[in-house]
Amino acid sequence: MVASTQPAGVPTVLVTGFDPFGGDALNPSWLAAQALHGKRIAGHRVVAEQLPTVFGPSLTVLRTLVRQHRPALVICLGLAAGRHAISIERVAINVNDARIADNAGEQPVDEPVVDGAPAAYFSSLPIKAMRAAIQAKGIPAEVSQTAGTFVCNQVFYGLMHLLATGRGLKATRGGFIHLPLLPEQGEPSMPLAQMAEGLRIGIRTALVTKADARLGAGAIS
Ligand code: PCA
Repeated sequence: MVASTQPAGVPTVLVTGFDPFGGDALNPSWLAAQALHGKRIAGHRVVAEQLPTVFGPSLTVLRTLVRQHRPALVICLGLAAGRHAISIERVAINVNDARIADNAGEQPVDEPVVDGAPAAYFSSLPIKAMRAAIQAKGIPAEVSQTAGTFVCNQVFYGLMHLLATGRGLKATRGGFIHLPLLPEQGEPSMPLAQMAEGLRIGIRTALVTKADARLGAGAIS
């Protein structure tokens, strides 16, 4: 018998967060993911999972999670200190170029995420609709034109490449959202409850809105 909080047949939304990195004690992306775990949003159940802030293994774990949960939607979260809003990323690029070492001490410079793959992928989330819905609730939100070139961009690129090329994943949508610091970590910041509520609204919007009107998703070569 499946527990009542996890009914069989309910489609899932996979939400990932990262472990702390770069000397921080906390990573709000994992706390926000956990805050959403088990929530029902527009007929879907949220499953939160943690990724290591390590090039390579983060993507291996993500690929396994996508195969395991078969989600309708995948939203990866990460911390971007300096951002003041829920920051919905537009584009993932095929570059690892680390300014600091990851949690395993690796620091790739000017390396492709996936050799020979397209230069970039657009998010397949309705980023403008999500921004509008979150802002309408009074929560700061923005569309970002760069997810950087560290582990977050690598995971975002690897996710979009997997969804574009993996067997049976054509209908699965995905994207990446960066979050500000928590107030106890520094400024600019956003309280965890506001992050979680903004993300809930964003996920709901993504589930009920297929795509932004003017731009589709896909590879940029
Ligand atoms: N932020 C980093 C990696 C892990 C995280 O939470 C980034 O923006 O690449």
